[in-house]
Amino acid sequence: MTIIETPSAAAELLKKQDNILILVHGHPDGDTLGCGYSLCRALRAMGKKANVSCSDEIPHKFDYLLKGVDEQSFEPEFITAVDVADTKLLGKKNEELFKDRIDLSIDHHPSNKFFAKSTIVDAKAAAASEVVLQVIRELGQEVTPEIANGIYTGLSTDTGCFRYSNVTPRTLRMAAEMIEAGADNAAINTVMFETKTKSYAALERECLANMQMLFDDRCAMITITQDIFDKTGSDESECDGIAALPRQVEGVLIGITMREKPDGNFKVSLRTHAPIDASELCSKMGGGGHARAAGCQLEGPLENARKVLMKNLKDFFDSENE
Ligand SMILES: [Mn+2]
Repeated sequence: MTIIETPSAAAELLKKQDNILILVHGHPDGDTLGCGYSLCRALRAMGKKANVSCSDEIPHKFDYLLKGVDEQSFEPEFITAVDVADTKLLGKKNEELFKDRIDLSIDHHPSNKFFAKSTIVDAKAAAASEVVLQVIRELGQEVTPEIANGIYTGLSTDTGCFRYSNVTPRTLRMAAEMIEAGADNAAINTVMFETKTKSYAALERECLANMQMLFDDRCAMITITQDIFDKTGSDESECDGIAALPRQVEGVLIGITMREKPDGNFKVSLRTHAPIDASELCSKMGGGGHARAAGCQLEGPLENARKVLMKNLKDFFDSENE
């Protein structure tokens, strides 16, 4: 296991390779897909063969990122993962196929498990796209409008459209540079932050209706069961926006979203306000993530998952009062 300090060193590693497979995380978001497809386009522009692979279906709203990147036929010789903190997050298919074979991890999660032979992690980057953009530049590749769209998508989606505390001057500079390079920022923001599917609107309604206030209103919690998915016609891929809702309530320090997976276990997403460290809280329950946004998995059924979560939150608030 080697730690790579600079984007140029990561680029040097990629320059020597061909037949490159890029893995994105399961239940893919704008950052992992923006990274994956932008890096793939840059590598192909160098005459290399490259593909992007995802264990799960890619939601239709990301169609523009994939346009023109048809799958090439080759045996992967070098495997890189982008925006993936842990092989568990690759999703079932790619975890089984590749978990012990990953050569390079390009990431921004402080919780990165160093599962790859070489790893570059910039925990100050708001999005892995910030790191991938630097790698693409070090590869000597032009940032085409398509690449700019991918990087811009990663920057905007991981920052809630540049509203979260992870935004730095560099994030905004890079976003400006992507617009200069031809990113269609207004159209991307509309698709990512305004347009709702009918099933998402129904899901949001159910979630707000069942939101509970806990721990003297310092926590707000939304619970999404499989019944709610069935009833609204939505699924896990539509949950990203939901996780932001509980923290929006005035006075709430920890926003919690619990969603039931098809196997009956629960995925928990925490969104916190400063100074509460969501990643530290989640790490106590076997998960991880970022300071203000983190997650973990808890074993079902709901009563069991809730019990574990409540105990950890109680311990946390008790320790705050000491
Ligand atoms: Mn990310």
